[in-house]
Amino acid sequence: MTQSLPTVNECPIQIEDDRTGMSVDTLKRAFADNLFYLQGKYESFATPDDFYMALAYTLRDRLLNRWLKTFKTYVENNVKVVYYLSAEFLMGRHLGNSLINLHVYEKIRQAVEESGLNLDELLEREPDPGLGNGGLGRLAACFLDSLATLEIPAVGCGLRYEFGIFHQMIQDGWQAEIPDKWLRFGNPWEIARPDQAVEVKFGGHTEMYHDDKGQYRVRWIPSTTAIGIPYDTPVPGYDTNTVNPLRLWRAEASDDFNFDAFNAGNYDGAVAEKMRSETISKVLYPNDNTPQGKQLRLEQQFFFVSCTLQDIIRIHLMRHKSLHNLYETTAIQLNDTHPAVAIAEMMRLLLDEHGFDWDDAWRVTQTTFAYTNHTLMPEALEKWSVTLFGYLLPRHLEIIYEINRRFLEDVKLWYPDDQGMLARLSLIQEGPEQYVRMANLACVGSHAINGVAALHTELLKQDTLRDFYKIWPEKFFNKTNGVTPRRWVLLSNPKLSELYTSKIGKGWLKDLDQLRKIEAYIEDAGFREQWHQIKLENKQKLADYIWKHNGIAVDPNSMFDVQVKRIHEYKRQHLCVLHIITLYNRIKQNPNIEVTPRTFIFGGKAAPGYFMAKLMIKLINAVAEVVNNDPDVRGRLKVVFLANFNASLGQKIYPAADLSEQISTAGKEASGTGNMKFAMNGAMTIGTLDGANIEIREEAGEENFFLFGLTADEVYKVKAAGYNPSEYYSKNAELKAVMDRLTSGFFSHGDKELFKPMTDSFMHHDPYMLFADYQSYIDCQERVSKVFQDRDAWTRMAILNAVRMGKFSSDRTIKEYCEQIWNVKPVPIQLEEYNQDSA
Ligand code: T68
Repeated sequence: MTQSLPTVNECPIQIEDDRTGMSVDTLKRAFADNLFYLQGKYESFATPDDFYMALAYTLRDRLLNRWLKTFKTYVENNVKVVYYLSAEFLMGRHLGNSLINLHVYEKIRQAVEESGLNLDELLEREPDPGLGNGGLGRLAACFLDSLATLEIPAVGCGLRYEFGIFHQMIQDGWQAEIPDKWLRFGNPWEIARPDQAVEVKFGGHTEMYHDDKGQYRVRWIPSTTAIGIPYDTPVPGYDTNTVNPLRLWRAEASDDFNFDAFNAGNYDGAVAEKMRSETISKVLYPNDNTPQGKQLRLEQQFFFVSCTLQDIIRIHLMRHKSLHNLYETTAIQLNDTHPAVAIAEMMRLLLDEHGFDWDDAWRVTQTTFAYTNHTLMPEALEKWSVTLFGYLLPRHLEIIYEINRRFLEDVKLWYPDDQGMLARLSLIQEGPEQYVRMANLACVGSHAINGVAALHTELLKQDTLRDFYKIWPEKFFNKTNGVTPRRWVLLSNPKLSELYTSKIGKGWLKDLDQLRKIEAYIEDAGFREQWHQIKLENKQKLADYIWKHNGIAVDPNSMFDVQVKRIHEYKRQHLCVLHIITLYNRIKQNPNIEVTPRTFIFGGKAAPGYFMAKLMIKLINAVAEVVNNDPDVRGRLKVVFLANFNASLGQKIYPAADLSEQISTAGKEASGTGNMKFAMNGAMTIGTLDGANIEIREEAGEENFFLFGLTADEVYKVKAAGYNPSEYYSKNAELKAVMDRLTSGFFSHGDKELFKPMTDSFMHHDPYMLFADYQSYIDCQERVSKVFQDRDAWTRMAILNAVRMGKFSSDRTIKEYCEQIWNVKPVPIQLEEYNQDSA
């Protein structure tokens, strides 16, 4: 009897087998099997990393039938798919998240324990894939989680960097950077798809020719090509069968690379060329909120964009005869301008490779693309020198010029006498050197433009993008950011989650607004006590971590006052340091003064080329050394800098925080998302009216938020009137004492020069205006200290904060994008009866 081979359509798995079964026994067997057959190890020789890998494969197997079924459902039903294009995805560790989303945490714990191992230790073995810098990359990851959870067909598209964000070490108080070899032991979560490789062209020149209809066409003759290989990672939704892909592209040299050189005996020349291609996906640029005008960075951007668009077109043409209706099957979101060259690449593909005329190509492009802006700071807007752009992408530069020509024709009609308007809207910045303005390209080529918090969107309309808002007000949307409560509450804070679920059931995990039901327990003293104990336990765990990694003993009963985020002057970690020195000075003046004990915890990476940010890290550690060791302080103040802040360290920190520092100069932080994670875990916020802080305060209630500082409007006005920091210095005795201590060399073993670049900035020109907000910040911190002394009052406020953060679930954000920007609907995935969990 002949048996036909099973196909994807008829999934062969019909019984609870070792790759799908969810019983503890099956999980144990699968774990052992993977250790033997995939890691090639006997248990007695296996390392913790081997055990981790075997466990990861056990989970990946269980995602696969959902994943394949999801893909099949999308193709067969010809659904509209969201492609989220981002140069960064900070996914965080996969294993814990998969355990949560597949509802197998407890069973796996049992299976692992019965195998004589400890699950928490294995979870710690997973390298945290750091394929992003900070908020923007992590937002992309939260969005993918919400998309899958909401059963929206979606693909994350980006670069598979061989080296992610550097590993940060602290040496003598300074940051040192170590390469992040996250792929060293292999990556069990990804599947390479070399069969779907595509070619990407670079350089060369263009030429005109007549097509068979006698029309003028352009041909691009590139000077080099690279190959893009897709690697897919499953992104499971919570409590659904949906598993969407994250598709990251790796660059390889093309097969026919330089055979001439090779054959002519120039072997090393040929290999050098190969290395050049493979460099494209080698390393993530470690800059946050600053563009890097390097050729390789533009190559990276174009590389993943071109791979992605070729892929999108291939998939569309599987089901459709032409690309004219692309917007019906495809929504493309640009996560900042990093992928904005996609507008030009889409035009090129349609015009040069699919024979479109200009107007049709432009209509298809504009209806398909949408653009998210993440920054207001003009210096952070990306621009590329026209020379570099034309050298690398000659055809795209021609297309951009043509888009610009047509666009400016329209602008001239609308604003005939406004030369300034024309100059500001132009895709090309004129001057001694010309630049391509990527934000302008993104605005012109998209049907929707959005900011990431209400204030941010308002300021975009009034300032950064005001001319675009003038001509196309209907294109502008606000989409206040959110974060996923699965990773940031359930996974990070299991005890708090259990408490919630015991009171209101688990509905809150997919509808975070339901947490407001917890408010009914606010008068229940027993509940508040349970809450407090959970916070204390979380703090104890972090204290253990601090002891282990920094050798500093901290008291879990002290206030954990935390600032973790990228180190940047606009985020003002140094303002927090001025507060620490203020408290220290008070103690030095009167050692018996009453102070609320605080543990100041900092974490965050500085861009390696950002001198002032690196100096801020040194300053924090220098102040820590003095404060932590001064007997007069009597342990009432402790300062800790935790090295290598990343998503997995965040999971330990947010649940342990009492106070969340969100103290950017108003108008500078587009949204912030750490602020949401802290609040959801029951930390109080001290913050300026900046980014999403404003909305957090609205939700929590103003009585439950510690507000200080100038508003964005006031910042603008003070600047316009001429900000004079030395006035604040001479009029404020406490500030003066703080500055005098800093400049005296007291924290730098007598070296008066060390912190001079920073103190000079404070005193003379500081664009971030620390002195203007200093007194208001110090006063506000006094209020914080007072309330913290009343444990019960603090707990009430913290509870209200946590349970009123429903708005900041990324599920809410994604629903808004789906309805207002992407026009996509959920597509539930049905598993065959026999593939349902047998659990
Ligand atoms: C952040 N931006 C915003 N940029 O600063 C933050 N930039 O307010 C916001 O909450 C977050 O985006 C999400 O919207 C970034 O994180 C970058 O990381 C970045 C990376 C490369 C180049 C420029």
